[in-house]
Amino acid sequence: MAALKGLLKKGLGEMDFNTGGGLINWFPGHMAAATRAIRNRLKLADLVIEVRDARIPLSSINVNLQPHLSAKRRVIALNKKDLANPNIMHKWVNYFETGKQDCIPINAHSKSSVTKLLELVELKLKEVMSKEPTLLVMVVGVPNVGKSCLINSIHQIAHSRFPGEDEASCCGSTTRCYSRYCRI
Ligand SMILES: Nc1nc2c(ncn2[C@@H]2O[C@H](COP(=O)(O)OP(=O)(O)OP(=O)(O)O)[C@@H](O)[C@H]2O)c(=O)[nH]1
Ligand SMILES: [Mg+2]
Repeated sequence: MAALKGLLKKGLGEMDFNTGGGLINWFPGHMAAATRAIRNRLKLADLVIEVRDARIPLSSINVNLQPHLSAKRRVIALNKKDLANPNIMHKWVNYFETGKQDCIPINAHSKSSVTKLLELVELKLKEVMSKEPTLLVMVVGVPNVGKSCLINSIHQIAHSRFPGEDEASCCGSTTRCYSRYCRI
């Protein structure tokens, strides 16, 4: 029994089994580590694009990160708008705008949609941009909301704007090490 418990514990990281029937720690170690890493990187970001699922914009959030995200210059990208009910999504947009939170419905696969998001980001950074030419924008979101698709589209847009430029090597890490620096 002790060997089985040890094996289970090893396999499931920091998830804790309490044979006494009490609380179970469901928050796996890699998620805690990722949340910590994001919190640290957020300090360096001038703006954060928080990607949420347009169909479930309140439940597709990382609750632990919210206080840190809301303290930053933030744009909420309601992704997968093509799968959402437009009438309900419109109500969500009103909801966020009433709370003075910038938000924009997007389809991460569509370049024109991502271009609109970038225009909003540039608008929000206009004042800072006049003082500081190099700014850092970070993309965050819970798993499967479309961060990688968005980052790929941003890269394609950046590449078409500045065709000759090489990208810096892989340096960021959210759920996986997908993000790279690129000039937009
Ligand atoms: N219909 C639709 N599908 C999308 C959109 N954006 C992303 N997807 C799909 O959603 C799935 C997840 O997208 P990813 O970009 O891998 O999501 P992610 O946030 O990077 O996921 P993790 O790396 O696991 O955290 C993929 O199947 C995408 O093709 C969108 O705007 N519309
Ligand atoms: Mg990804």
